[in-house]
Amino acid sequence: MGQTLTEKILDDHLVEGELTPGEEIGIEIDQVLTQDTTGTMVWLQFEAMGLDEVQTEIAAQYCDHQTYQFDFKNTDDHRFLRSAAGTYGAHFSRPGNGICHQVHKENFAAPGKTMLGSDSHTPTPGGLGELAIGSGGIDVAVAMGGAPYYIEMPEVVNVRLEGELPEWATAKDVILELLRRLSVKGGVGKVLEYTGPGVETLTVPERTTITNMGTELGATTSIFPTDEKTEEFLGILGREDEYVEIGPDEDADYADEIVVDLSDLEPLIATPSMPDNVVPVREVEGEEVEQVIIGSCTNGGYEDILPSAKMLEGRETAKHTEMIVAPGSKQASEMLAREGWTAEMMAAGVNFSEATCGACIGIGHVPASDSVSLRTFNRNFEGRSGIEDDSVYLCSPEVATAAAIKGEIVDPRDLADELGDLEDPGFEMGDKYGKSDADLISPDEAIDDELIKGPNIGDVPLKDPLSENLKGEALLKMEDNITTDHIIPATSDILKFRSNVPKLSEYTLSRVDETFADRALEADGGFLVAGENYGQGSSREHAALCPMYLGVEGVLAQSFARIHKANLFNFGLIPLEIDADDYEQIEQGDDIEIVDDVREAVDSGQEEFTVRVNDDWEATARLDASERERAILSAGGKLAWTKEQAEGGSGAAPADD
Ligand code: MIC
Ligand code: SF4
Repeated sequence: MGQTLTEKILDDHLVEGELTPGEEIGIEIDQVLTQDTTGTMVWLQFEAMGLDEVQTEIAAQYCDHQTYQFDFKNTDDHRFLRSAAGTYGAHFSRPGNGICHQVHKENFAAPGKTMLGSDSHTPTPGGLGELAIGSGGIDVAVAMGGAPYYIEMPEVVNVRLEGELPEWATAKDVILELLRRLSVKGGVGKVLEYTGPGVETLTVPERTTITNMGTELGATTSIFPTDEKTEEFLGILGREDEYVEIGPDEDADYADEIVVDLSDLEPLIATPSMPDNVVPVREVEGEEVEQVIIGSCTNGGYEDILPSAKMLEGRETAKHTEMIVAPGSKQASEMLAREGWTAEMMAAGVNFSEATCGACIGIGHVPASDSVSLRTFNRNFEGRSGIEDDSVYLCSPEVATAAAIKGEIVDPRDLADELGDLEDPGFEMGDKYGKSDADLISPDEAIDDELIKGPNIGDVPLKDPLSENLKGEALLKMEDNITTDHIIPATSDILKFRSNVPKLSEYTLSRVDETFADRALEADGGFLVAGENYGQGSSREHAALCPMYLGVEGVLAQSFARIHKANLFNFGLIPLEIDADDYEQIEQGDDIEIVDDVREAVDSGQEEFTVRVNDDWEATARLDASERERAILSAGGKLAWTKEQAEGGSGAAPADD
């Protein structure tokens, strides 16, 4: 039986286990990526584990989320990250150099490699045939120390692309179409592997838009085979020697197949406030638009902004619509400026931002109240833009630019008919990327050799080992698809506390219930109750760390998102799955008790637990965990477990048994 591309790369990196879906495997990690809002914890954990040098081929630390540095705490975080990269041997990308996924794609992403990153959109380089997975920060710290990364072997699904995109349809519409069909939980436990004749019609930047936003499907990762298009792209980047031809065997066996005929696609848009609320643009035409933003790690490359620039040439944006371009990298910005496109766009009414995540998480360009904002981003979770009750739509740069010209949502095909001289700008590749060396400091050029910690940088809190007895109140009952943005919002007033857990914890679940943090602290223990897909979205481990700090013992949910579930284990919180009927019956404020000797049950591999509610009725809850996850949970989290392992004499490779 032939192998899928995913299996081939995993096989090449396999350290433990077998490639059977659902079984735990350990893989060697070649590259790691961290960014500013998750990176501080990564390095504090690296330090706490007593590790002294990065062991992966490449480790890169980016400063991209909060680059405006509104507060000295942000700047201190950046200085700490520079010092950590220097001390331990990682590349350091300075604030303003661009979004981690875009800069990594330009500088390091390479076919056949594995990567782990403390950001949920780490799968972006799948567009170049790299197998890249997002995880919590502590998993990255451990992998950076040279230990394997352990994960449940996902199912590999074949997404077969046929045909060719028609005019005005784009790569963004491919992924929006998949979100429309599969929903935000349709990819959980799966790798989406793209195949078929449609692949060669897409350039690498188009492919990376698709792999980037595969995260919104909940997929473990997404990957494309390599071909001349990959070779051409690496050539433009000046890294042609890193090209390797890789792809699945002809008789590869996939768990499932999804066919997308590119020629059937049309401009699509995700309506507020979930990336899977997708409809054809024509269905929402006429809605007045006050703000348009082009950028983010999904559509912030030079090639993504160029079509918008061409559409705006000789035109102006509508007077009541503000248009902002936030390039994904300084490199993209520089190329557009050198070619004169920046001036062209400015003359049309565009406001240029530095290369940053910014508005994507409500840092800058917060929409006006009761207004519509169209963005080329990947997430439109309610409130993420920085204002509650926002109305954020997600679309391609072409649809966004058409709206900026017309001042309302319009299908670019209809705008072209109306204007008579507007042509589909197509998708053009740059000739040559320069080298953004000035802002990328390699380990050899490091300027620090010890950690510099400002007053806001605290320690990583540790939890006690799992107790025998778990009981407490159902502190909060939540619905389906609760995101990590609900659990720990990322807006600028809160983001500055990412390195200060006691302070950050005050904001835990404030988007759902402002009284939560105080109530949890007072209750000193208790549970969260949620519906399906709990913890979807970002990789931020703070969404487990802060509830842990407030004394939460576990989460009872119908199902969990992959990265968040791993983070719950990593911080010693028990993730238990419950049935829909039991979920319906449990009320906020109920007394919950796990009847079994929990520690003993977790250690012995018990899968079903009896949950007693109000001393009145019982529900059955399931613990789906590998032996390793059970040991981590029992120790009180990964940091405690790693220290235990090291003291037990397993040495420097902390996760390796
Ligand atoms: C996001 O897009 O939500 C973020 C901000 O990039 C997060 C990381 C974080 O919370 O710091 C992610 O996607 O993992
Ligand atoms: Fe940054 Fe937004 Fe991408 Fe997250 S999704 S890495 S916040 S641009």
